[in-house]
Amino acid sequence: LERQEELRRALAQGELFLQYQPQMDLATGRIFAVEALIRWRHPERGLVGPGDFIPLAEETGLIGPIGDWTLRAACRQNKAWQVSGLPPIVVSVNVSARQFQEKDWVERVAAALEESGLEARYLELELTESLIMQDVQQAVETMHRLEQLGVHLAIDDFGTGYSSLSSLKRFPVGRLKIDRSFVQDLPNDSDDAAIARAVISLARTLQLRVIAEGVETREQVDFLREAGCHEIQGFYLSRPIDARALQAILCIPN
Ligand code: G
Ligand code: G
Ligand code: MN
Ligand code: NA
Repeated sequence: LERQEELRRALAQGELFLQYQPQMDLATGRIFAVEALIRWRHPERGLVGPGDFIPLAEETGLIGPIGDWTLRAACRQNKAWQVSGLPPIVVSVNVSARQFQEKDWVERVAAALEESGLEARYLELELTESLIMQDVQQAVETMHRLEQLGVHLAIDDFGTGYSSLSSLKRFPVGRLKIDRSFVQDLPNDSDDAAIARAVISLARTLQLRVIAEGVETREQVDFLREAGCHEIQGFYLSRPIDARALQAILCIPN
């Protein structure tokens, strides 16, 4: 209960903030998108990551207001980058199941866009397979409404869940994110190499973009490029960083 109160206070007092991690198109070398990642600047415990408070937020329902805050902050920041003259990029926001299942979720997304002035095509929402599989029918319906708004949808942590290939075909998503667990031991682990190649070829067959997460080394980049992966994200490019630091990266022509 005490931790719940602490988290409520964190939101109210501005202790939550976003970092951004760039995503690069392997064909052009361009940074075309960033993933927004929430952090908590805790007065005593220092920097706290989402793994240590998002589950509590989900249990207590605080994910509603926290998720709204994240969505608005990400849209507002992306709009600010555009207004400052940087080349337009997409900001990608993680969505938790409880957030996605709220009845007025699509309206909340629309409100965040309207309030920030960000065009829908510069927002992407990352849904996990497990979120979708909780109620496929409902999820597909919500995804279609989001698609009509004009936002992009991606499936995060792809490969760790169990969405069937037939259901994947029904999802109006534009991108698959290969989970970092399949990337970390590339190129040497032959199972992971086979899985990564399979996901990439599946994505390409379905005419989806595919991005590898958790890319840390040049060898991984070479493998992924050769396997036909479109995009990469990971420490190889940059850790998640503050908006100011990210702005500096976007300024560098490439
Ligand atoms: O930021 P970090 O690399 O520690 O992310 C850990 C996990 O937290 C990831 O699974 C990521 O999807 C999740 N996460 C990060 N930011 C958010 C957020 O704003 N909302 C939700 N629901 N999950 C997030
Ligand atoms: O679950 P999701 O993919 O949304 O969360 C991304 C998480 O992965 C964040 O916690 C982020 O800090 C972390 N991350 C991002 N890039 C790398 C990387 O190259 N290596 C490792 N080990 N973790 C990464
Ligand atoms: Mn993610
Ligand atoms: Na992931």
